[in-house]
Amino acid sequence: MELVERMLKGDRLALAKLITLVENRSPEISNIMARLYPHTGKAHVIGITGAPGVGKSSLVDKIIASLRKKDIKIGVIAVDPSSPFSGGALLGDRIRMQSHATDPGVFIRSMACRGHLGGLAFATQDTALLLDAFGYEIILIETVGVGQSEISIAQAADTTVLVTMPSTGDTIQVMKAGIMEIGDIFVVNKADQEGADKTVVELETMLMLGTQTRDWTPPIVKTIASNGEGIEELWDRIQGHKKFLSQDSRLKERHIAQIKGEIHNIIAEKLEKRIWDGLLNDARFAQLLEKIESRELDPYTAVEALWEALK
Ligand SMILES: Nc1nc2c(ncn2[C@@H]2O[C@H](COP(=O)(O)OP(=O)(O)O)[C@@H](O)[C@H]2O)c(=O)[nH]1
Ligand SMILES: [Mg+2]
Repeated sequence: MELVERMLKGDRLALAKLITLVENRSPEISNIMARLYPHTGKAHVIGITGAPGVGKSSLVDKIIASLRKKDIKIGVIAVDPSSPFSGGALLGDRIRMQSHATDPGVFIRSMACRGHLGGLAFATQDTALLLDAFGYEIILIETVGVGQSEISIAQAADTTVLVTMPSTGDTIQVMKAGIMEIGDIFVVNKADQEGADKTVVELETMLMLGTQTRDWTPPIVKTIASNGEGIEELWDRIQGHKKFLSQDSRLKERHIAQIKGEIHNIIAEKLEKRIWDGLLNDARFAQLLEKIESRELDPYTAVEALWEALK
């Protein structure tokens, strides 16, 4: 693929085009990945996740500024499934991050929900691979951490930063959603607001209850994204986690788990497509639908029968 060659030589336009192809689940993906994959596996992928409005984009903006001072090249994927409905979040992110738009050491891509959320997980993971192959050393993935699909996106990261803010009751909500376990580092942003220390204590308590079996104790960092306070400490903590992963075979184990998830997704996609396309092109399927509609048959029994026929 000529696009891949151009991208590997540093052509940002080719990179952007390739991202669009993976976002649209182009049939070219397997060719692209075959050519690309040997050049991946070098970047440190960091997930920044948390409820809307806690300050994720503001944090990402400050992290970019800090890393650019250290001459570290950084790719950013902003995933916002809510954008097609609200329209506002994506625009806000673009404006906030546009100060980096002319810097070749930074690449920012916003992704909204295209079709189903599973597609978003694919697009995010494959885009991270593209950015990795292009030579970005750090890849930040900003996701809204509320649902199961966002959790699966977060799991594509080597280090996951869970962001919360003081006195919203949101801390409790985060725990309920079952995403506490995926946090490697916790951030209490908006530490300029009242109740930050109380939120830190709440988090500490929850972590003590939940992570006895872990060999990594997630640190909690207070930040003020609006003025950059705490960003250096956050970066140190991220580096600390990276170092922790590099011990024993932890990073390898994480990567194997990620690859396993990827294979699962690809198989699920292929199987679904094959079976579904087959059904849609089968006149008997139309008859089956009629039977279900007239209540001669129910959907579950119908699928059981179809399943038997497939074996
Ligand atoms: N007071 C205060 N406001 C902040 C801080 N960080 C972000 N904000 C504001 O909080 C709002 C949401 O921030 P944003 O980064 O878009 O949050 P996101 O939805 O999590 O990406 C914006 O109006 C920010 O200016 C902070 O540390 N302190
Ligand atoms: Mg945001």
